[in-house]
Amino acid sequence: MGFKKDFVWGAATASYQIEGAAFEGEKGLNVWDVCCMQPGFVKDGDTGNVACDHYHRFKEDVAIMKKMGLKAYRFSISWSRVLPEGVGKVNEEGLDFYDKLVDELVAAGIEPYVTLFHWDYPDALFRKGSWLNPDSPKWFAEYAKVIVDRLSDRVTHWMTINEPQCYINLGYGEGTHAPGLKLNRGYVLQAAHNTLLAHGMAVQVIRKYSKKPCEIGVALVGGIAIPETDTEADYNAARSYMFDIKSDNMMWSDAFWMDPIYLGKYPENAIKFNEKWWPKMGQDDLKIINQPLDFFGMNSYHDVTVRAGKDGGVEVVKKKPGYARTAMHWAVTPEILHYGPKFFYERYKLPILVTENGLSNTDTIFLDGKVHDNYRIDFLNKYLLEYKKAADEGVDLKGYLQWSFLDNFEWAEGYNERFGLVYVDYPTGERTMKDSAYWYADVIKTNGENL
Ligand code: GCO
Repeated sequence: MGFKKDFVWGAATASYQIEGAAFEGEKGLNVWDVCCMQPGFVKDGDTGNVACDHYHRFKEDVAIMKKMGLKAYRFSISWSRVLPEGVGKVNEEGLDFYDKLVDELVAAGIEPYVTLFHWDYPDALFRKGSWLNPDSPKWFAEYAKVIVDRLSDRVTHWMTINEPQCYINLGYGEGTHAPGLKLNRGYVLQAAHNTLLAHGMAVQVIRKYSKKPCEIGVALVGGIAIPETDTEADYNAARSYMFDIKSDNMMWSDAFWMDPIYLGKYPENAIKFNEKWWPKMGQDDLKIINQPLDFFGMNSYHDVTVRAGKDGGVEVVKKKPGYARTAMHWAVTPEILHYGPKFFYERYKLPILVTENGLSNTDTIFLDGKVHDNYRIDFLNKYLLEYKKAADEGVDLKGYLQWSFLDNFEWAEGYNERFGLVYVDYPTGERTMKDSAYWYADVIKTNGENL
């Protein structure tokens, strides 16, 4: 059976990671701009100030995408570039940049997949309490309207927010990502709820004001458990690992973030284990959060294998000594693209779109001037073969957006990690298509038949 005819092949990036031009074009500051000024926040003192200079090189980048035959390009919009204060006055210069980028993509026959928010929160709103302010969902909805009014005559695929698990947990709880706070559980839960509400309100805005029929989703971390064997017991263990909340250690659990969005309720145990922290909620909040969506956006890279435990519990299977790892030391676990889609489709019943998947690799320019990244080719090949299995088993797969189109600023890891299909020489900005970019072009051309 394989991938369906209209399967969407693409690649993804995010504004702060590639754009640069951090202090240009009347852009307002965001929390990553500010945290990068703090010595020690990012490895080697790297910043996104210049990044891949995509702001100035977007035409060259779209030309490379065209050469690769990408059908879709997922990118995010810098909220503070468009609304320097987060709300209120629109910065036309900032909006124009996205206008031109969308035009360029459409002219190249590449479908724009727009993420409204990928972590670069406006600093002006952070100073007003950010996701802890009860008005924060309305601020996001106002921003969404500005974007939809301007781009929805050409953009018909939207994602509201990217990985709230990371920007809330790492940014507000653990302090390792911007804005770098270490708040207690009660505040983290409040910020989480407000960001989910912001998602719901943004979906309402897109549906109401879009100039064309459109598809909307959200890109969450898809935490996945691979069953060790094909027995029903191990399958149940995997489901349980993914969706049952058994303690207050639940801030990364799928069900806490996904159930309100897709099922309209918080898991009972999430509330039970956090009773003393549970945030105040409006009566209609869950109804707003639970907007109908068109696809299930899944960002997945690596995960665990589980088996049924003796006492009806779930056991995480220890990885074998010497197991395969990426440059970032993430385990290579291709089976997540088989089981993740299966379990998410079964529970939430939406077509699956892998919104991110890829790896960091120690790429370099070889003596022949090329980037021979065989490891990436093998990695993606293995993952995509597993993804194909999900299609063969009847899971509705919408597409695959590789992370990432370009090497870029990997948050707290700075430029130490290279995730791109295209190599970036940061001092000069020069781009080189890696071997994997040519290989991916063939995958796209054959709709995955060459895997
Ligand atoms: C993420 C991200 C990307 C990362 C990628 C690799 O959502 O974590 O969306 O910004 O760069 O996942 O770590």
